[in-house]
Order: sequence, then C-alpha cells, then structure tokens
Amino acid sequence: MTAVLDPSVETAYPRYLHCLDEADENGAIDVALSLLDSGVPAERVLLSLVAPAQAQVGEWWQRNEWSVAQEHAATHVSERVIAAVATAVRARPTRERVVVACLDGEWHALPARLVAEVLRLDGWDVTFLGASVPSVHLVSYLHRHDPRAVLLACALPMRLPHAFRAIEACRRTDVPVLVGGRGFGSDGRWATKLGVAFARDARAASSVLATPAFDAAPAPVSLDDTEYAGLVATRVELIDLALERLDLKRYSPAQVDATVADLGYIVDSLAAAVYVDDASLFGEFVGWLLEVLDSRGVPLHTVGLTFDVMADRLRDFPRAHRFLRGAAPRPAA
Ligand code: B12
Repeated sequence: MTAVLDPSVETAYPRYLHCLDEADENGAIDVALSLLDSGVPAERVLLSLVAPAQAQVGEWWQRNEWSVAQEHAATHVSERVIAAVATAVRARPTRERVVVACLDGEWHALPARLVAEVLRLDGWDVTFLGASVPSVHLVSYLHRHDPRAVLLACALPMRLPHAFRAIEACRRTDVPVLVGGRGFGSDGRWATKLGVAFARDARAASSVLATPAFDAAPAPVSLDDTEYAGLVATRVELIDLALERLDLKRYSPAQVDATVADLGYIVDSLAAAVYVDDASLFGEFVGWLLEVLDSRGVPLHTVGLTFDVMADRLRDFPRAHRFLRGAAPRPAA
C-alpha cells in the first residue's frame, strides 16, 4: 500500500525512507530539520513524514522484505528524529498536564511518543511514561499527579481485554481516559465497545481533550466475558493440541518457537474477538497472519489444521467456534 503523502513532505519522503534503510541517523535528522527550516510545521514533520515511514517499515517487515534487525534500526532512527524535532522546537506548556502511556505489555512506544510530542506542540504539559506501564504503577502515578487526562495507547487488538482492565483501573482514580492506537480498530470501533473515548490521531486527541463533554462520566458497559474467561483457561491446552496436530519433527528449533508464538497470537486474538463480540477482529488478524506466514514460505494449510483442532475443542464455546469456522483459510480453488 502506498502512503498518501502530504505535499509539503512529498519530495523529502523517499530521502527519509532511504535514510531509514541505511540506518543513517544524521541523514534522517537533516531531512526532518531542513523541512522545519523551510517552514513546514513540526506537527506535519512528525505526522506526515515519520508516521507513514514507520507504517511503511511495518509493511516491509510483514512482507518479509525487511528483517527484524532492519526494523529495529529504522525505528531507532525515527526515535532520534522525533527527539531532534522536539528539541529544535522546544514547545512550552500553556495548557494542563496530561499523561501518555502504553498499556501493560504494549511495546509500541513510538506511536504514543508521536502523540505525546504533537500534544506538547499544541501546548499541553505532557508527561510521557513510555512502553508497557504496569496498571498498578500507572494508577499510583495518576493519584499522585492528578492530571487533566490519561491517554492510553494500544497497538495490538489482541491486547484489548488487558486494555479494558487498565482503563477501568484508571477510571477509579477519576482521571478522564482517552485511548488511541490501531489496537482499537482503525475507526475506534472497539473503543466504542469498551465505552471509552477514542482519538484517531494526535490532532484529534488534542481536540477531544479540549472538549468539555470529555469530562462526562463514561456510560457503563456490560461485557459478557464468561466465554472469554473459559478461553483464557483453555489457552495452554489449545496450543498443545495444535502442536500435536502439526508435524513438528520437520521444524527447526527456531520454527518451533515461532509456531508456539503464532499459536499464542491465534488464541489471544480469538479471545479478544470473543471479548468485544466482533468476528471482524479475528478475521482481520487471520488476514494479517496469512500474509506474514505466506511471505515466509509457511504452507497455509497448517493454519487450517490448527483452526480445525481448536474448533473441535471449542464446540461448547459458541462465539469462538463460529469465529474460527468463519475465518478458516479456504483451500486454493
Ligand atoms: C516499530 C514496531 C515495533 C517495535 C516497537 C518499538 C517502538 N519503540 O515503538 C517492536 C519491535 C517492539 C514491535 C513489536 C511487535 N510488533 Co510491531 N510494529 C512496529 C511498526 C513497524 C511501527 C510502529 C510505529 O511506530 N508506527 C507509526 C505510528 C505513527 O502509527 P500508528 O500506530 O498508526 O499511530 C497513529 C495512530 O494510530 C494514533 N495513535 C497511536 N497510538 C495512540 C495513542 C493515543 C492515546 C492516541 C490518542 C492516538 C494514538 O496516532 C498515531 C499518529 O497519527 C508497526 C507498523 C505500523 N503500521 O505501525 C508494527 C506493528 C504494529 N507490529 C506488529 C506486530 C505483529 C508486532 C509483534 C507482535 C511482532 C512479534 N512477532 O513479536 C510485537 C508485539 C510487541 C508488543 N507486545 O507490543 C504488527 C501488528 C499487526 C496486527 N494486525 O496486530 C504491525 C502493524 C506490523 C505489521 N505490518 O505487521 N513492533
């Protein structure tokens, strides 16, 4: 997918991607700072240059065109660029304090960092807590500092049940909660299911924070999570059953590790879909998984096999059973 680029960064974008490819920190910083020098607003450099470039990095990784090492190097360069832009602009706070944090187990700190910096540019007094903040520590931080709002980031839909528990814990501090990140769905539909305010990007977040209605008490949500709890209790058994079904003798140790991780993602995504009662969550995950596995030469019928085993075990789990059957990869015609 080609990014739709803001005209002010269009010519700089390929140069920026080249710097990421070369892990060229200084070159990437030069590209960003020269845009600032030529009058492009810092917010646009962050959201229209750095953000789409990172999404592009993700696509290269997904298609197995880039290794994890290349992705890590590029992400580090982008971190440096964000810091350089923030230092060049040195925005001073004129508005209230807000806290930006990634949920427990969420390691995608860069998207949240972009949001934090854009809010800072907009005058908010931002405290950025970074990746994977355990809820108990987040809550005690909120009690201590009593900010205007806490912004929680979630990049992976499979983490939504954990996200909801963290949201509930934050709400008990009476600090209003705003969430964001691709984990809540591109249109925020899973945030709606969880009854929490959502902002699509940093610009939207700043407007929501400034809206008086944002302070209103959230509507109570009732999620029937009995089936979800049963699925969580069956997680290890499901992974073991699927491993038994696959012919692991032919797998290298690294392939076995990757398979165990993938099976964990399958069960966690299924559980998250059951939690928010939305088959599309699992369907989107399966589409992504098939593309990742296919580009790495993994025969896709193995996914069908594992879904059969799991669906068999989950006969008494109506939603999980239906979602697995609905998303099972069809054999090529
Ligand atoms: C870098 C990266 C990592 C790094 C993160 C390092 C870091 N410091 O952030 C590391 C290596 C840790 C990582 C790990 C993993 N990653 Co990763 N990662 C990425 C990558 C390439 C870039 C992330 C990024 O910076 N994006 C740029 C930002 C700007 O994009 P954005 O999320 O759309 O953010 C905007 C909005 O969503 C919104 N927003 C975002 N957060 C918030 C928060 C708030 C409060 C608000 C209001 C708004 C908001 O505003 C932002 C600006 O407009 C993405 C690709 C992608 N498309 O994002 C994959 C990606 C997110 N990762 C992915 C995966 C699968 C993983 C792993 C599971 C891989 C693995 N096998 O281990 C792990 C999971 C780790 C975990 N538990 O968190 C997948 C997720 C797929 C899916 N369907 O769920 C992606 C999409 C890659 C891909 N194309 O397949 N990853």
